[in-house]
Amino acid sequence: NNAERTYIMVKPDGVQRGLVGEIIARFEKRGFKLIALKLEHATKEHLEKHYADLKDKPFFPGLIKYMASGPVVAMVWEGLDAVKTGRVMLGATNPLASAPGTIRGDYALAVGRNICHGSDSVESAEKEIALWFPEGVIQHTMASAEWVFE
Ligand code: YYY
Ligand code: MG
Repeated sequence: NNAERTYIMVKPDGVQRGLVGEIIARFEKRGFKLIALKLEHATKEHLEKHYADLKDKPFFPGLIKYMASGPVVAMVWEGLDAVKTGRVMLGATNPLASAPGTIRGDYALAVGRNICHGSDSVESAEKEIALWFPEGVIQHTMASAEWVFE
């Protein structure tokens, strides 16, 4: 599905470490289309909604504190198999297990400072996009589209 969408977010450590451009560049160069982007210092309440599925995990309070510690870059990228390919580009949740060449495998060491988020299914992508972009996304056509998709 060429129009599949995924929610990708540079976490506060990725922003503070100056990795926003690196992460955007990888999705852009791969051929995905950017359809929403903003810098946001999220509230704990908002982040608790984003990570609602993890609320019973022992690391949840630390995760929310970390995610609320500074602004994040919220993005929606669209393209062929965007959710699964986005996860492959991010690497494993624990950067120690992430292959070099992935974002976490190139720029991170610790699971609690893994610099980026990516939706894990089309269903979670839809929920996350609605949560972070209630105003909606920008529908537009890239001049390159026919050079990226058959
Ligand atoms: O989707 P992904 O980010 O790869 O992992 P999740 O299992 O959804 O966990 C979300 C987030 O929680 C993870 O990116 C880091 C943090 N976390 C943690 O701090 N310690 C763990 N043992 C597992 C996850
Ligand atoms: Mg997840």
